[in-house]
Amino acid sequence: MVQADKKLTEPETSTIFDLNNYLKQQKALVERALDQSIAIARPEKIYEAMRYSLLAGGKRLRPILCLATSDLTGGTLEMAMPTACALEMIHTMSLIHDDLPAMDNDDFRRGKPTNHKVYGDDIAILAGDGLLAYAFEYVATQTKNVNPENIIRVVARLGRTVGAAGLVGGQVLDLESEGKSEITAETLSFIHTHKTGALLEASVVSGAILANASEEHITRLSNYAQNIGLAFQIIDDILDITATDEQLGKTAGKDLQAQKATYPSLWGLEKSQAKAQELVDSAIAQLSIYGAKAEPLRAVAKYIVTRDR
Ligand code: GRG
Repeated sequence: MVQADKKLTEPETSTIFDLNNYLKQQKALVERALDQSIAIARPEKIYEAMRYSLLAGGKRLRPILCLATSDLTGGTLEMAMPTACALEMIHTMSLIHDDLPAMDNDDFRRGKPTNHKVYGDDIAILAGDGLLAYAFEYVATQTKNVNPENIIRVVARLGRTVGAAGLVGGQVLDLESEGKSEITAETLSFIHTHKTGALLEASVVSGAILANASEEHITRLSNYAQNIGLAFQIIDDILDITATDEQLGKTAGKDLQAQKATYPSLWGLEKSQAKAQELVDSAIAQLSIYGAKAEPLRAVAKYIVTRDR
């Protein structure tokens, strides 16, 4: 192990970590950076539409994960914040497109009318496209104090994550699977590792790449991310059944209505919850070598399985 890796390895200590306060603080930091990331220019309408969804709230989990991993592996806020913002731009554009009538056809997102309900389908498509393109521009032009080779690695990783090998591929299989009762656990897992897991994994991995972490750490952190990614989706499926529209900020019960295969439909609610807990335990086990420094990543994993929205 190289010297830099030794510094990351600390004995595990039990510290009291205030998860709520941590998430609140990090979310506020990310919100400020997002607000400053896009200024209104001409034509105003498209910038307003992009900002409408980008600044509509949400848990900001992807940027928080990127910042936490960068910090864990020796990076700074300056190194990771542009990528953290880009991850949220990509996530937001995927929500805008997912909500369109041609896809999931949702009227509410993050407690507000969806982008196309406010600006029309044409502008909503373009707002998504604008955010996606800007995410890449933002990483390439705003990242400071990072070796250019690592910036290119992050850009390449993001490209793979959003394309047919990631979100787009997962979404296509999801659309094809609607209304089919014979969906297997393997197909469901493909959909979710691509649609949801890939961006969560890229959030964690990009933080580590920016901090120039070793492959050994990147692999360990990827494993953490894959486990929380699947747990996140299982809880998402459970909340679609058990939570209210107000809690979710969108219409609950859409999976049943669209006859979508979900983890609760395959395993039942209780087994799904137990499986999510198992995955979070496995994710946390990956962090044992980091000691107290990994408390934020442990806390996010616990939050994923206990969240109610
Ligand atoms: C990426 C080019 C490109 C196209 C998009 C529409 C599409 C292709 C993919 C769908 C991706 C999608 C909407 C996945 C669902 C992921 C998910 C569980 C979203 C909810 O995430 P939260 O709970 O939401 O973190 P907040 O609002 O808190 O950020």
